[in-house]
Amino acid sequence: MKIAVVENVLKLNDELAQQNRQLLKDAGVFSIDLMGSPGCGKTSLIERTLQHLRRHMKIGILVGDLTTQRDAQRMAEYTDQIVQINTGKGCHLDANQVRQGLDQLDLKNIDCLIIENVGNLICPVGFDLGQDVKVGMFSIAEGDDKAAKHPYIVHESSLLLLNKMDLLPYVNFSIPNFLEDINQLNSNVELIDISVSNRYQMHRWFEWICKQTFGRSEQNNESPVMNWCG
Ligand SMILES: Nc1nc2c(ncn2[C@@H]2O[C@H](COP(=O)(O)OP(=O)(O)OP(=O)(O)O)[C@@H](O)[C@H]2O)c(=O)[nH]1
Ligand SMILES: [Mg+2]
Ligand SMILES: [Zn+2]
Repeated sequence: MKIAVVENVLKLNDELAQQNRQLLKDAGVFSIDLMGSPGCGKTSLIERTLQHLRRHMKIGILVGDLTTQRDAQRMAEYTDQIVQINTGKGCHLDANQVRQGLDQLDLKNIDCLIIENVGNLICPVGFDLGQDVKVGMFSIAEGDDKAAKHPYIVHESSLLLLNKMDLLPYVNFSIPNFLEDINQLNSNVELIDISVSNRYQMHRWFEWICKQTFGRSEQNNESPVMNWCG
């Protein structure tokens, strides 16, 4: 008896992701898939980013959540290029949902698209959405073992953020242990420790976004982009 084997359950997703990637490339949009556990500060980071960069850069937002529109309502204060994707019982965004979201946006009027994935450190990593880069977000409140326990997000991310640095004095979190785990898993990944609440090191995140979106060199002090990002 011949047994059917599904060799690549993600094949359809990957094909749709490629279409999304082409669509975004054709429109000149740089795109970020922002992944992190529930409550690590994804929406807060995007709110602050919109506040700081919206006068200089056209930012579009797709935000995934199970049932509510709360995150989209928070961010809609700063942009009308925003779509809430409700995943129901789904614990991650997929390329088809993102495609439907992209259809609602005016891509020609977007420089940078930020996709806030469903709060989850596990399966968002496995689903290509057609993004240019994946960014993984951790926070001090979650404990210093989360990178080691969720290695795939560390492997797949181009940038890692460690948020809520303002809580460090109050929480038993070892920065050296966290860094050692990251270094063992992906010694090339860039890490920025931040606090969205008190704005600690937020300029480094703004610089990173600007550099990725417009391809400017950090050394280029003449660049108007870097001047207002810094
Ligand atoms: N102390 C502290 N709290 C923060 C910081 N950033 C965000 N928060 C708080 O953390 C809580 C969760 O923040 P959100 O931005 O909603 O987190 P999220 O990752 O979007 O959460 P989900 O969408 O539910 O996965 C809120 O109460 C924020 O005010 C920070 O830098 N420091
Ligand atoms: Mg959120
Ligand atoms: Zn999932």
